[in-house]
Amino acid sequence: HPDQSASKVIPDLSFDGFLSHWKSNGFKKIVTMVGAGISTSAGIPDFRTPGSGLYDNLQKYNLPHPTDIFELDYFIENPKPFYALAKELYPGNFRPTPVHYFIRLLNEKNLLVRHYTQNIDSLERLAGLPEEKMVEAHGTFHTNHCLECGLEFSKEWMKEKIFSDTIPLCDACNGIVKPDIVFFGEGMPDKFYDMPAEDFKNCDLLIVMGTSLEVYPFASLVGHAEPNCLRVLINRTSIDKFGSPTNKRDINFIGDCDDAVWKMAEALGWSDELKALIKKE
Ligand code: CNA
Repeated sequence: HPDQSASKVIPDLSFDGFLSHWKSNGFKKIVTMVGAGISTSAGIPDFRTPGSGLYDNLQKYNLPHPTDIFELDYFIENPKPFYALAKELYPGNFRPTPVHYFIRLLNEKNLLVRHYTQNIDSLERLAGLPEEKMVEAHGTFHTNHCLECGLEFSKEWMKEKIFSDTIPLCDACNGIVKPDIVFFGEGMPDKFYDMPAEDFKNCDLLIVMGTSLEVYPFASLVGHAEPNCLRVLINRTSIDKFGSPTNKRDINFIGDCDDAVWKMAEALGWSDELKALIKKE
């Protein structure tokens, strides 16, 4: 049975059981997978939390459906709502959270195989995680392209347009220029398809944080973990498809992800290093 190998690894599937296992046995190869929930404490709303989530707060844009703000077809017809939102949420206005620095710490301790993020806030870059250590699965604001002729525009060029409330039009062909974040209806970056097979081989721990696992194909990455790889889900809300009662390798921490990383850091004796990293920045 595929689950049995993991049950041999860890007898106690509580979060405390997981912490004491990490402390005494260690992990060698860790993959992290995250979503908007790791950035809410930085002040960036997620999508789906009722009340504070972005989808409940887009009334002022008069969209037929909240998700239209990230639909390519809608954007081509009416790019204004997206650019208004981009101004509000523009990377650079927010600081990384303890979770971002914890992931950097994993990398500095040579434990991080790769960080897979759905976020487009660039907080991983700001926290000092090297680009080659991450897959920004839903793209980034760092580069921009004309949807008509493909000409590339810099981050600075786009920022100037966004902050002066000007719809960015291509200097060459007058087409709409869009940041390279992945909209519904667009493909994922090549890295997303190229990296996982190798990354998940021999990975012994997968940490999933702050994501509802609703968006595919990103959510399907959890299935890449080998049977003997432990999977930890750290999220405010429980997720049906994760950690069935009969499973032998899934650990659930239902709560705040900043709390969870402080607990991990404390159990591993890393609290001072984590504090120092946060303070230094
Ligand atoms: P989501 O569907 O909104 O889910 C977020 C999850 O995080 C929810 O299950 C929440 O319960 C949970 N959560 C919120 N705050 C915390 C917290 N402090 N601690 C623990 N859990 C928390 O967002 P996903 O990322 O799963 O959905 C994928 C979308 C959201 C991607 O396409 C992203 O690009 C997009 N998004 C990104 C950002 C960003 O870059 N910061 C912000 C909003 C949306």
